[in-house]
Amino acid sequence: PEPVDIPELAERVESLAIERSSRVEGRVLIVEDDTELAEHYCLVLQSAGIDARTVSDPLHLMPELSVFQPDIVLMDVQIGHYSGVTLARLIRFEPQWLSLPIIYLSSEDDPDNQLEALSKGADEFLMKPISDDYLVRSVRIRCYRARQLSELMNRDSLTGLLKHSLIKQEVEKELARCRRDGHPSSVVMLDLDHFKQVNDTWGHRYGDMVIRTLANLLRNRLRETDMIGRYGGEEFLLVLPHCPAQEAAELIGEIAGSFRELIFSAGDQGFQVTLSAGVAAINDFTGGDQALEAADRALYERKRAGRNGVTV
Ligand code: GH3
Ligand code: MG
Ligand code: MG
Ligand code: MG
Ligand code: MG
Repeated sequence: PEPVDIPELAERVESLAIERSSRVEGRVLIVEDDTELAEHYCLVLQSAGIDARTVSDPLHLMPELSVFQPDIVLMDVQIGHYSGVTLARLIRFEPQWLSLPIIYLSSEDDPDNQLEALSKGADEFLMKPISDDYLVRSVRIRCYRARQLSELMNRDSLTGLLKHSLIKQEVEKELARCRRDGHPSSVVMLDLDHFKQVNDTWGHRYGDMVIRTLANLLRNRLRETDMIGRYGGEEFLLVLPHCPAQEAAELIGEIAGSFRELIFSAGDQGFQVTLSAGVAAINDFTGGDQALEAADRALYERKRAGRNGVTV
């Protein structure tokens, strides 16, 4: 067979990545005080299918970040009286935005000034003036990469479910949506029963298999729009939008029923595991933490009442 030379291979891998990234609809926040220029970038990106918004007043930057949740930020170096470097630092003060790529759009070509800016928290420079084509293509690639990395960071490695902090944020977001639109939604706290015993009897490896199996069962049985997180070791937190507590309890009851029927095989032996769940209506609460406490209380009651089932 023909040996494949490295540059050719690299090119092929790269073109594959670019082809994939061309299907990503990224979200880009443009921070630029030259409103005409900002509008131009915005239109160029939007016409390429990328969701772009602009901020020209630094005071609107942090609220806009929370609402828009961009994949990347394109930052002017001077925005009115503010320096982009200061704004990048401001963004980095929020733990939520520690990994958000910040890219300066700048005509600054002095390497010392560039390094100074990078040391304050931005990730790289794109040089102005920039062609429309180059802007679109480089933004696409960066959005694709940013999404890959945030997937990796936000997902639990054993189950692929959302990590603790992410699923907690989803509770807050759903609470805000409920307040705005008035629809009923539920949160569910779910915990495996006597799981210490499972580990002690069958070993940690089989324990992990049980946890992964439940994660898959939840993924298969819940809606695309439901959110599933691994809240702790063998605790799961679910956010079910447009689902009243009573319906949620029935649904989780069915899932608990399927789960208890499963027979896990360990060598030539088999074992079964049950789960307990507590349900709360998000709408009954003014804060996400309160909703979680209510679901946790319901779970605790279910544990006291003999486990293996659901309590609202
Ligand atoms: P209860 O019915 O009251 O919930 O009893 P329990 O034994 O499940 O008690 P608890 O929820 O307090 O204990 C959780 C146990 O789950 C402790 C730990 O050994 C086990 N566990 C937590 N995370 C993991 C994990 O990632 N893998 C495995 N195999 N076990 C885990
Ligand atoms: Mg400017
Ligand atoms: Mg417990
Ligand atoms: Mg448990
Ligand atoms: Mg537990």
